[in-house]
Amino acid sequence: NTTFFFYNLIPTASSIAPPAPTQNPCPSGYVSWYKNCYKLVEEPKTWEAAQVACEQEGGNLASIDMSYDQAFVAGAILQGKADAWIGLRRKDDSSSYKWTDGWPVFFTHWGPGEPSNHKAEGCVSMHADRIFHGTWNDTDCNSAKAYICKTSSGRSYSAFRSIHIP
Ligand SMILES: [Ca+2]
Repeated sequence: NTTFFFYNLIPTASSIAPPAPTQNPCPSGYVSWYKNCYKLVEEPKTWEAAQVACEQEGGNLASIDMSYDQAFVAGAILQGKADAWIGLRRKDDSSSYKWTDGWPVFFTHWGPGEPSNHKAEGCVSMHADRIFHGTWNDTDCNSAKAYICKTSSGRSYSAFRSIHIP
């Protein structure tokens, strides 16, 4: 009886090794996306305070290195329904920008007319308003906004941290 034969080959429950635990590469509260981990924090902070909070969790405010990242981060922020800080800041006395994780600025997604580069607007947030489709705006670093942290296993840049040393 073939059916019976195969039935007897099925191991009993006690002989089955438990499945290997699924490896979640992200810290608690973070979502995995393309080898990085992201977390939207809806409690508003200034840009600096948001960056410090992300560093305390081993990361930085999110850098956005390519369109895949942009789509993912924009989706998270649109769901949060509030503008959120990302890790881009204008260099002092300059119109060029840098990511807090030290990644080169290859990709940008500025909104129409942005960056306006007003003197008081050096920090970059992403629009939650659907009209703006997650585009970027340079704005006042001292305004309190939601923010998105990013940690990545493969990169550990710390170029920006020196500014926080008292
Ligand atoms: Ca602006």
